[in-house]
Amino acid sequence: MSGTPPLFDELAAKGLDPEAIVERLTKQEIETPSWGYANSGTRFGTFRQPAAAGTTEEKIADAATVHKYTGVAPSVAVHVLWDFATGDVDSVVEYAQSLGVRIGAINPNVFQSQEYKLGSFGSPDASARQKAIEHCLESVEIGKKTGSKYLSLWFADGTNYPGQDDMIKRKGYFTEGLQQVYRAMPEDMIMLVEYKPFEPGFYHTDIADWGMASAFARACGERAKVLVDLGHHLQGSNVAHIVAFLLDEGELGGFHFNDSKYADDDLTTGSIHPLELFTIYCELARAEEDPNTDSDIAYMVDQSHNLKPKIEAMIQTVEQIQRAYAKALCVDVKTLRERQDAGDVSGAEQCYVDAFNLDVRPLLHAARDKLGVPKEPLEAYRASGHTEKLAKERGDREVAGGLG
Ligand code: AFD
Ligand code: MN
Ligand code: MN
Repeated sequence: MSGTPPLFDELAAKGLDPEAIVERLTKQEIETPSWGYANSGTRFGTFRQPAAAGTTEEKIADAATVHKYTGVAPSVAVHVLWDFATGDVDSVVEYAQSLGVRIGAINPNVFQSQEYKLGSFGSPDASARQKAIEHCLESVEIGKKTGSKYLSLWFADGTNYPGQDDMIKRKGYFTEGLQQVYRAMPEDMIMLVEYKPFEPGFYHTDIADWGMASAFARACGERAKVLVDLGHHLQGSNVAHIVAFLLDEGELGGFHFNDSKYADDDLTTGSIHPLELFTIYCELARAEEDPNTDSDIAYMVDQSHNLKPKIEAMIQTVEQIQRAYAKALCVDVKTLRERQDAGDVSGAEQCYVDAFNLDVRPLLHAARDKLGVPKEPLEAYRASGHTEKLAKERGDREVAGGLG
């Protein structure tokens, strides 16, 4: 086809449909987290940024800026204790709508209050367990008001020493607590059960891996599913395999996208393991193409940008996720399946290598043209001077942060 990018002709020659790929890229939705716009740091200190958001409104405004530049980030995940401190939910919803975004997943916080020192749902102290359950029930009510489809549960619960507590008793407490919260959810709400192998529990974590999260979800019901946080796996885990397995079980509820080198580093998605992100998206793209697989999944970012300017880092993250999806859509699946079935190891692998090595910017640019956003969002944002403008307006303040 004359006038079209050579990549489009290359894809068409393989029997792929570049226009259909562009269409799918315009439909992608990536939820950004309110806490990713606030000051954060490590356990050794918080590094304040003058342009960082300090209020719920500022976080939402910054998320709306990411959506303005990318066109695929229309919702904001919220943390109940940090984002609804005043208890006024309606004004937050209205403000988000006024900026063209909506409130996304509701994240209760059962890891910061003093009562949770020995756990929340899993605590040996019944009053701590009750406080955590009540907070989650309140979070469900907030979710009803915000119209949130997801109740996203992460628990810091665990122990630091062998023998510290009865792990089976804690498992029972978790099952009871999760079932109680599940029963309170409206029919259109989905519970996402997140797992994490360690931190802050350094001997055991009550929901340590995808199998435990899946068992707890199944103990609740079909509207409870597993949340895969990319940074929540032990070194060397094959996350694409976990994703494929959960997809096939109909248990993959959503993602917390980030990247990590050593632990739960919350680095920019795709910055350390871009091939892993691509292989995960290969599973997701194939699931979308399979009518028998539930691919109604929450694609959410969970990152804390301690060194990078917050909005810039989030735009960069969204672009990384878009790039991985675009490359996964460029896999010649017909040839891949033929080679897999024939046991053609290098040939099948080469189908991935060819797609992963593509420069997919022509596809991304075409999608962004359709969305009415800059072809290169990060470049456009950095040239806008918006971070510098926010730094002048907001200045270096002692304000509430997010994680860290
Ligand atoms: C921390 C936890 C977990 C959780 C997030 C938001 O490790 O990933 O989802 O905070 O609450 O990163
Ligand atoms: Mn997470
Ligand atoms: Mn985490």
